[in-house]
This record gives sequence, structure tokens and C-alpha cells, in this order.
Amino acid sequence: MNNTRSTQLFQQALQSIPGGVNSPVRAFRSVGSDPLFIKRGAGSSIYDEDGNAFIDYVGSWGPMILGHCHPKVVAAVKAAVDSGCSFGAPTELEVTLAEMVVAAVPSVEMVRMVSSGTEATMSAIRLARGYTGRDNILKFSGCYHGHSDALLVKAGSGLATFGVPDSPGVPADFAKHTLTATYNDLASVRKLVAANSGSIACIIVEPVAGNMGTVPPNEGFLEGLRGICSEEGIVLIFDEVMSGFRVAYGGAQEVYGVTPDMTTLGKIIGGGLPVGAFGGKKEIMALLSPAGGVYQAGTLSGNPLAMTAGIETLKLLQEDGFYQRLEEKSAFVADGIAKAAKDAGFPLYSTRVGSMFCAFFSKSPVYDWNSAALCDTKAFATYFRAMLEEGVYLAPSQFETAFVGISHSFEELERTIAAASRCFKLL
Ligand code: KE4
Repeated sequence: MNNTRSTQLFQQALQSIPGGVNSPVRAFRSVGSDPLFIKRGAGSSIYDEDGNAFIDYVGSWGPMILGHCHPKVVAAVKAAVDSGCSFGAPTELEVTLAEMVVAAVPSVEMVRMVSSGTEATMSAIRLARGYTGRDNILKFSGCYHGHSDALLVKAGSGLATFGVPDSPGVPADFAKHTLTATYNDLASVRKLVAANSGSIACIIVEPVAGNMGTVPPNEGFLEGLRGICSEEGIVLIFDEVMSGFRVAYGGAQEVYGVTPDMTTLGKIIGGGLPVGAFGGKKEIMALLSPAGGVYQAGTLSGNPLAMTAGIETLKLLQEDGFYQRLEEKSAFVADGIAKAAKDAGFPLYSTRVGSMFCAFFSKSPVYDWNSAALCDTKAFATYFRAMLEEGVYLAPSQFETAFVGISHSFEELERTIAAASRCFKLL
């Protein structure tokens, strides 16, 4: 594959951007390759600066559930930009998207818009601390909730890829307020809660973990967290930045029937433009400035272009049969890749929740960070590079999720499976 232009651009980028990228995982460090510079996307495909075409399973890490450049989203944003990019004042668009989120997500009675998932989780935690008057928080190793200091403690995405579970620059005094339990292990949660009784403000969890690869919740895990939080007066936060509007229109909380006290969102609700959000019970959200004393703010929060892209995207997700069609496509490709590995005699542990799926290079089941970390990341890197040569763009890390979009055709899914079949035989 010719990637001359990407190589030139990467060398140029390295002079002015740390690591040559604006987000670490994009650097392809864990797959032993230089990143490709993408020129454009269209539907389920992306095209790099050398003209190579790829079937895209990253989809901007989740937002592009409709595929790239959906005509209705593009048209709406083009029209919106003619009215202005940003006012720093309330607009009707913010009310419209807020009402769509409230109508869709069971736990959300009120919602605040921000500009990233990191802002959403950071703010939700501050609000939970303000609501409970407690300082400690509890998260799960292998889960990633963005890069605010309190959450860069055994984070799952990015840092896990680099095998650096804690980040330099996070003061020990901050990290000590973050307790870390084991995903899918309620006993580990109960132990920490008992040892810190009355001091935990919130438990934040990815209801479907997507940042150590895709790890579904075990039967009873989410219900167990709900019970513990209700008993202990702990705010249960579902971080649905990735799973929200992805695994169902109402997110994982609709799929599993467990309602948290707060939910964080991002990615899909911006339709590819920068949006995050946090919402929940009115009695909690009422404490948020300027209604209450818990401060949070943002110059571009509720940005009209981002709101427009989000509104148009959510409208299209409500079309009859959307999630059923997405489920059929997702099952087809994930099962096809799993079968290709099996037929090649290659050990793979496959997981999928809706249109989030992962091929773990592991002989044994993956159900938490410790089991995910045993994956053969070298073999994954070889597979990733081989799939790229086949025109299939996967997430450049074993510890990420692959996303199917509604614009992926069955012909492309079949091509993906055939490519995987050839690649597994190389390993
Ligand atoms: P952002 O700040 O990147 O918008 O959102 C942080 C975040 C919060 N919560 C969950 C569950 C997330 O998955 C994320 C971000 N996801 C990663 C993908 N693993 C973004 C990709 C990147 O870091 O470049």
C-alpha cells in the first residue's frame, strides 16, 4: 500500500504536535505502524491522503453510527453555519437536543451539554460530590472515562494500550480519592464500599465496557451496582459516552433495564461534532450552577453547529427498524470474523453488544481488565496491519471496540470477513 503522503505528513506533524497526533491512540504506537492521514469519509468508508480506501470500523471512535457525511446531517450543518457558528448565548437548538435526550434516556430528567466526554464525566463526578458531600469515587480498572485527573487511575483506553495504568502529572492526593474495583466483580465493589462506608460519592461505570476491548456486563452486575448504590446513598453514574444511542436508542440502561442516578453521554449525540452531556435526576441536576452551587461552565457548550448535527443524527436513529437493521449487520460481521478465526485454527474470544464488537486475541474468556491484559497484542498488531493492507480500518489497539454503522453494506461486511480469513491464516 502506498502511504507516501501520510508518512510525509506524519514527519511534518511530529515537528509541531506532540507524538504527531491530537489523541494518543491515533498514533498507531501499539500496532507498530505509522498513522494514516485521512482526507475524507463517505458512508462506511474513509480515504487517506494517498487515495487508499478503507472500510471504517472506527467511525471516529463511535460517533459515526450513520456513516460519514450523511446527506441530511451535512445539509443541516451547512444551513446552520450560515446563521453563525457560536453565540455564547442560549439557542432553541440546545432545548431541542436536551428534550430529545430526556425523552430517550430513562435516567435523564435534566441534562447539561458540554464539549467532550471528558468534560461530561469530570462534571458529573463534581456534581455527585456536591450532592452527597462525599469526596471518594469508585471506578473500575480497564474502564476509561476521559482524561480528568481523578479518572486517570488505572484507565482503560490509551493508557492501557501503552501499558501505563497511571499517568504522570496526576498528584497522589487526587488519585487517593479514586478507588478502583474489578469489572464484573461485585465482591470487589462491596469490599471497597464497606472499607470506605459513607465516604463514596459515586460509582462510575461503563455499563458496556468499550475501552479494554468490548466487555459486556455479567448477568446481575449492573443490578448489583444499583443495589449497592441505593443502599449506601452512592450516586450511580453510567458512563454511556460510547454505549449511549449506540447499543439502543436509550443506551445500555434500556438494554439491561437498570436505571442509574446520572448518565454521561458524548460521541453520537454530536453526530461527529464536539458534544458531551451529563444528566440525571432533577434533584441532583438542580444543584448545578446557576440553579445551584456546583460550578460548571463552557464557552462552546451547546454549540449550535454541534447541536444541529446531534439533532439530525438522533432523528435518523428513530427511523423504524434502525437498530434491528444495525443488529443484523453487526451480528453478521462479528460472527463471520469469529468463524474465520475458528476455521483458521486461531484462538479468538469474541464479544459483541449491538454494534460494538471485539476480537480478543485470547485463548480464554475476557470479562475484566486482568483477563483482557493477557491478550496477544503482538499477534493483534500483525492482524491489524494485514487487515489495513486488505482495506479494512480497525481500531489500532487490542483494547478498543469496533463499531458497525448503518451504512456498512453486507457486501463490505462479506469483504471484511474474507479479509479476516486470509489474515488469520498468516498468524
Ligand atoms: P472524550 O473526552 O474523548 O470525548 O470522551 C472520553 C470518554 C469517556 N467515556 C467513555 C466511555 C469513552 O469511551 C471516552 C472516549 N473514548 C475513546 C475511545 N476509546 C476516545 C478515543 C481517543 O481517546 O482518541
